[in-house]
Amino acid sequence: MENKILEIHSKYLEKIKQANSLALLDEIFLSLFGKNGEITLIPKDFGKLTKDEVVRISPQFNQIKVELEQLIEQRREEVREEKYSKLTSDTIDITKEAQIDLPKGQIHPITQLEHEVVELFSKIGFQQYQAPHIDTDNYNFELLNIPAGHPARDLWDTLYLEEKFDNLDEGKLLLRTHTSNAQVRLMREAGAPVRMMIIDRCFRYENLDARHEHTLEQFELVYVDKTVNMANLQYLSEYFLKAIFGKETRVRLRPKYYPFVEPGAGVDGECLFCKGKGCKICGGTGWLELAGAGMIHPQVLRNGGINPNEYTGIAWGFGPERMAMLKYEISDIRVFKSGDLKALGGIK
Ligand code: FA5
Repeated sequence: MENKILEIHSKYLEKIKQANSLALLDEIFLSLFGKNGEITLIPKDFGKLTKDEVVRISPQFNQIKVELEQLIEQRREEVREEKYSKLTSDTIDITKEAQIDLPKGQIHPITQLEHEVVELFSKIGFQQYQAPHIDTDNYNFELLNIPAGHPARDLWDTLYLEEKFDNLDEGKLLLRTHTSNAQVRLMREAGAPVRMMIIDRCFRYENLDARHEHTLEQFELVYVDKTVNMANLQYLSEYFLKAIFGKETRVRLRPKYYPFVEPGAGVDGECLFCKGKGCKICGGTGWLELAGAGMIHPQVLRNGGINPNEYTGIAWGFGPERMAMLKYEISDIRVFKSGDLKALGGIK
């Protein structure tokens, strides 16, 4: 028995000294002090010893037991220290390329398109502008000629916020349904003449399908100057869509009602999935609506502090996701926010 205890002692002294990880020290602890650990089992044989032997061996046993336990704890501390000082002294070159051959990521197709769009319009003097995602009824509707109760409000299924703020006299808070909430703000801020673009998120309580998302991107253009007219709107729509989809792309303007423009237009691109024949994606029409647009209503100019007798304006609200569907031949809009790398990674 005495020899056995001494053997365990010397065997584990060495093992503890050599252990260089906390996991290894846990293993050693279990093999000594676990349910069937070598130290745990020793006292079970005390019954086989004479009284004198017990009196002699048990203090020695207890001393070794405590010593091994303390040594393990001490070694744990040392390992922790070593790790910590390695971490603080190591320098990591974060610019170094990974040695393993990982698949490379790419910019999300909507972001790619947004970069392209911003570059195109920066070239012709449009500046970027931002408006809040959570906005007041006033900027999203009232100042755009859509008072409460106006039937046009049904065009936008709106998500209102329950929070009420006593000091807010501009109407209820909502998640903006379109980037047109920026129109009056930017006119008030920048005055006329002005060329601004907003590319950002909007939110609608939408019935989801292949063409409709609840959280959608919009690209708004606002152009106010002395002689701006529908011909500019037609020209710039083509400049834009042909640059994105290619010179052969057919673009059409068709009359469409929005209370904040007069006249108003829907800007359609020919459906590239069916080449204009009509399919499920374009709802059988052969065209995909890419934007709402028109000449800014005189009252909206007035709301923005601009004199409609002096200035006229045009505005568009494009749907970048609808455009990306055409450009990258993606047949369901929901793919963009799905995180489906197989679909998103396969895009040229
Ligand atoms: C508007 O939101 C107007 N603010 C556009 C506008 C701006 C008109 C300036 C006049 C002047 P509309 O709801 O039609 O209009 O949306 C504009 C574009 O956003 C659509 O043509 C479409 O391309 C895109 N869009 C609309 N709803 C969704 C949706 N649920 N999911 C994805 N794209 C959408």
